[in-house]
Amino acid sequence: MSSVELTVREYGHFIDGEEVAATGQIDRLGPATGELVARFAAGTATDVEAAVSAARRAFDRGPWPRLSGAERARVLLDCVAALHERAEEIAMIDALEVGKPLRQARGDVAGAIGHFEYAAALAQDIHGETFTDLENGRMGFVFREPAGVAALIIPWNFPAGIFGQKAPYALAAGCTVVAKPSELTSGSAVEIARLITEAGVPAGAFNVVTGYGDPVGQALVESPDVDFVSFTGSTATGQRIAAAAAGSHKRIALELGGKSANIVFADADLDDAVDGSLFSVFYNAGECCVAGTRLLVEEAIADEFLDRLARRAGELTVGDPLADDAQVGALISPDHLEKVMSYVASGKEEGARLLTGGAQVDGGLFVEPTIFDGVTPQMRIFREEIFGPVLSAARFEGVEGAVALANDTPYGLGNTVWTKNVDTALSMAKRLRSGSVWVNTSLDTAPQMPFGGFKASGHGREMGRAGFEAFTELKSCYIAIGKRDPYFG
Ligand code: TXE
Repeated sequence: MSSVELTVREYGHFIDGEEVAATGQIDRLGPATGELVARFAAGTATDVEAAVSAARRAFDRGPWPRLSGAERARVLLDCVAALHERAEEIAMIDALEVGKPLRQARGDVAGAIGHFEYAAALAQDIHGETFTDLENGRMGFVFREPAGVAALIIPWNFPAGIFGQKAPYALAAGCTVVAKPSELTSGSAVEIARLITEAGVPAGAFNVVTGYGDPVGQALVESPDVDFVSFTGSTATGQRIAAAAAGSHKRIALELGGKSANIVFADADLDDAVDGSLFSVFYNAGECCVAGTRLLVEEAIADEFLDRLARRAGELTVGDPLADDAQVGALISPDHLEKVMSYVASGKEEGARLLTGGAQVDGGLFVEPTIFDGVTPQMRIFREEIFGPVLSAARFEGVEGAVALANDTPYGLGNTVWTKNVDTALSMAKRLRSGSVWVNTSLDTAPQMPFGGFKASGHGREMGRAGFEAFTELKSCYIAIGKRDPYFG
């Protein structure tokens, strides 16, 4: 249960330090109940223009990029304190709009606060390089400067969480921001924008425009006044953004889909592996870009392991996200539920064996935790991102077999390995083609650790020093010492 009760809130945009009324509205029906939980502004290209102009002014003439790193760090730490005070309310907003268990939403908000704390530390540690002995008596300084106006395009699966992976790093670097949350889950972004402005981020330095991908996201990507776009979402939209951004020569970072393998060797601690494998795929109802949706299990233990896994999957509590014991919440929308169920049908049609689940649960957009065995690399449920609580199991022999199957995917976001053999652990960690690898644990993140993908899972990194530096530009400055020889001799 929560100490916070929410009434239906109506949100405007947040531009130049103020909430701006909507011209059009989006009614958000909670996926767990079908009832109205919030109203968001349906932004237009004009709203984007206003927000980008405010961010541009704040970057070109405002104080934020010109503060010292220590001053920006102090403001970010004030944001941390303000976020702590409002954490339960923000978690509740995400739980209602996403349909995710409140306890998981609380974890997302705690994660976002951790990013603000780490970004405050990075803000005080911005430095370049110095070359003291270049040829002809010159010196070289490599400065690191804020990249400019950053557009942050955020999806619906972790509204506060992914906001936290981007916004504090942008601010720490000295960028000004226009954020666009998903049209399905915009509440927490507007709340946090107001809160961080009250905590001291100056007007115009942080703006939010809500609404649909087209026109809002599209206008941001096409705007000549946006210098950098950080996007998390589908691979298809990422490709569209890359094409649109090319027209205005802006830099982009794309964190896209995944089809991560969860690989269980016969020598693993099987209790941990069962527990971790369930979490890896059913956490956030499988609506997680790094979800371990392909279970690769070593032949010698496959039957026993899958039996245990299917039994435990059937015991997970699916339903009301606000219940204390909720483990698997609702899917994000009726359309998405239909997509997930079409993959269940496709698994059956292509000859995979349904071990458990496979049905919709009454009373909301809930789907039973589902496991297919006998999946082959040709099947759609092995290759395509389902983004729901559906696990596709295949079997392998030895390290070579595991590597071949795991890397047989267009994606490269994350992979998990369960083994007690140190040689197996290290050679798998080196040979898996993905931006993250977990060994005897799964889906961990930490602000210090960069996050992103290989192959179709995107490019660029967020979080960590690399994610912070993505919001900076390098400038090479040459300085001649003393009188130099005439250029033309
Ligand atoms: O994603 P979109 P959708 C995957 C997952 C899911 C599928 C579709 O497989 O089933 O994508 O989800 C904004 N220019 N992921 O349709 O469209 C949009 O408004 C600029 C993986 O919701 O990529 C939202 O804010 N922006 C994923 C954001 O992009 C545009 C998380 C993501 O929406 C735009 C979510 C445009 N032309 C879905 N069109 C992950 N990597 O975690 C849309 N948007």
